[in-house]
Amino acid sequence: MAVRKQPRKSTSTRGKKATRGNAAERSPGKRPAAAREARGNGGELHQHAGGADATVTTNQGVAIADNQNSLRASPRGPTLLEDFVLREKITHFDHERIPERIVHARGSGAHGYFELTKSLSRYTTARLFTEVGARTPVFTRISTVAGGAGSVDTPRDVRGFAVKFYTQEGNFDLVGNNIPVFFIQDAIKFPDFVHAVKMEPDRAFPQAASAHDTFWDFISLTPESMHMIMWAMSDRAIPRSLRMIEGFGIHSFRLLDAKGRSTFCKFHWRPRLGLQSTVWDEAVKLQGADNDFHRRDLFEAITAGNFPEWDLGLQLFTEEQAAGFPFDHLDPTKIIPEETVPLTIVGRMVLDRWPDNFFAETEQVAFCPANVVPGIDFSNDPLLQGRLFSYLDTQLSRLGGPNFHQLPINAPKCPFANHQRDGHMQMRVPKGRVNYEPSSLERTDGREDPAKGFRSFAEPAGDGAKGRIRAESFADHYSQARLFYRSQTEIEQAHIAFALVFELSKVETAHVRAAIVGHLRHIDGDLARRVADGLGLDALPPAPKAAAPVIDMPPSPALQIIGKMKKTLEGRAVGILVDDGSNAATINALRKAAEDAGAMVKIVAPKIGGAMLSGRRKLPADGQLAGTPSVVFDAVALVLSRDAGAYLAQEAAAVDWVRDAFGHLKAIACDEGARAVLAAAGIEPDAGVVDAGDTGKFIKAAMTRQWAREPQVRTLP
Ligand code: HDD
Repeated sequence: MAVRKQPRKSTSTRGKKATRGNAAERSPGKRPAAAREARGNGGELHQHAGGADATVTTNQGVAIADNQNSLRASPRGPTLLEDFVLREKITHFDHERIPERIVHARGSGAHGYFELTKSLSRYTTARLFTEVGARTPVFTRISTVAGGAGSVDTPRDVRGFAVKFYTQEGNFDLVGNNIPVFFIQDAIKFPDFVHAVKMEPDRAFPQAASAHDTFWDFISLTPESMHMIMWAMSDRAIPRSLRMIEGFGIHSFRLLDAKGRSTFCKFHWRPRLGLQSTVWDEAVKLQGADNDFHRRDLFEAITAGNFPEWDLGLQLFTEEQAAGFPFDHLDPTKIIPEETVPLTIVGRMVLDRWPDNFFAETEQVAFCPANVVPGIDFSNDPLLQGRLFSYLDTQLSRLGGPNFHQLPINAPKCPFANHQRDGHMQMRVPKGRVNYEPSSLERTDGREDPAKGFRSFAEPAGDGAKGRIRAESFADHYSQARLFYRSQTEIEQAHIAFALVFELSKVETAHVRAAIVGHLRHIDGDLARRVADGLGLDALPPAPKAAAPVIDMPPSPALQIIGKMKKTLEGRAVGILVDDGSNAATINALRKAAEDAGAMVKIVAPKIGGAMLSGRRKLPADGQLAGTPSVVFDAVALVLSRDAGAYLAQEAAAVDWVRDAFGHLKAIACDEGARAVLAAAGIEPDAGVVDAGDTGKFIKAAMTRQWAREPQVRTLP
């Protein structure tokens, strides 16, 4: 018996002509000219991107007539296997993801350039460092380390700082971090370290956090990490913006002159906007307010034409100088204090273009510390030596084969040629019968060139016995940790103690907590006591035996953030909370003053449609109050009528807005009407709370955090 099918409103086409989706109806059905592949002169495949007028095609270039409906045996019947359009589309989609990076999975990148302002021709032949005024294109990716690609932007974590210079002599990748030292001295420990910091394997949490047992267990048994721990627990690990972090090449590298003579160097990036961090509570709340806070900030700045800039500084030093340092510069857990070897600023990097496509560029970019150009060479830092292997190796599986250097984001922008052939996803079509060198038959794809080719520094090697050896000069694990801690301002020292207490309080294993405090005793007795007290330990745990005597080095103020913080509103964001009846003149004056000082101003209102200001002028809002908490701003203003103030004093989002701004040590401008909201938040106005009419005072206060307020709003160990 035939079953009568129920007519369904949206899906049944019974008795009607089958309908097609809108997009298909709009398509004019032109020939897929713009999407065709054409062969260029060199036998290369040129892929024509579809333009606005292009017809959508399959990957074979066949025009698609209907991109809304799959091919069916009858209007309500099964889908046919024959439907190559459907199969190709779904198959491609099924394979859209590639493995994420094992570390640094979450990152944001941008294009830009490096401009040389001072020649280093005395030290190197590398043209990117000798031709003053020349601009070298760059792609820079800044990342967190531990979290997955979809994790938040503001955890406590190191930030990766990788720059690919597309020089005329090949790609030079400076693959660094925002902290100038590392957790371990030898690459053989890297897999253990990464396993320990990432989510625990049996439970798959915590995501993007070092505050858990396995990380601190590993650290407690790895005293060489203590210097890096000081940095990672400092506010450097909770930056305000990717535009406000430093970058470091970390290892010593060599610069080589035309005669092959070597000078050691360390690379430093210095943000023109100055260093700035969040406070911890703010970083935590940012994770809820905006997962993509740093990515959005970088995107908004670049698309608004506020291009972030960094100066590149080098510490240049000789082998003889290095021999006089009270530490080994080949040990990546050591810095060379700037007071010992000052920075020579040689150029600037400007990031001025957001990528067109995240996957094609930011995801597929492949950095590798082994990518150097003639005139730059490696040192024997054992961490660097291991890194020279790891990156190409991981990229072979991450990007699926040996030809990823042909991807546009990875390809050099200078000519490149060799006899490497074939492999997965080979995009070139080399000609001729010769795919080797030397050859007397025909000349294809280049010859070696001793005059301009890459040469390694002729370093004498092998005068000792082979072995799995850690040099004795690497044994001092605490002196520079002490140097870092003792170089900080009091506020920064308190933040380090606070961070240690926070992190260790998440560690369930008591002996691990105690072991860390034991290490801290070598760094600074007061720090150890503060942390022990914050953890509620009854007594100070014993300090482990130090492998080398701990020495006192002169403090280095260059290691501070707060001490060298630039008082500025440039590149910062100011939020103004308004509602119906707010005073238009006050808002205009505040906005103008903040913008003149270089800030980006956003209007926040209870409704996204905006507010009807005094004078019956409607001001559209950039953010709705509940969705735009004050954590996303550097300073805030509240301009409210008395009625609106009284109303918003009952509104949790408004009260939290101002309470958080106060707690996060921000300058607050408010008018009479807004005082009710401050009162509801229990705020006792201090020097950082100013009258909204006094724009000069507000801008001055907004250029820095109100550090003096901190003891009032939180207990620091
Ligand atoms: Fe690494 C990625 C920085 C030690 C192995 N690393 C990676 C990235 C940065 C760094 C910024 C992300 C690059 C990007 O944006 O694609 N890594 C560092 C620094 C280190 C360091 C500054 C110490 C000074 N790394 C290190 C060691 C090893 C690795 C010792 C292994 C022996 N790193 C890798 C990797 C990654 C990577 C597994 C993951 C994804 C990738 O390379 O392309 O190969």
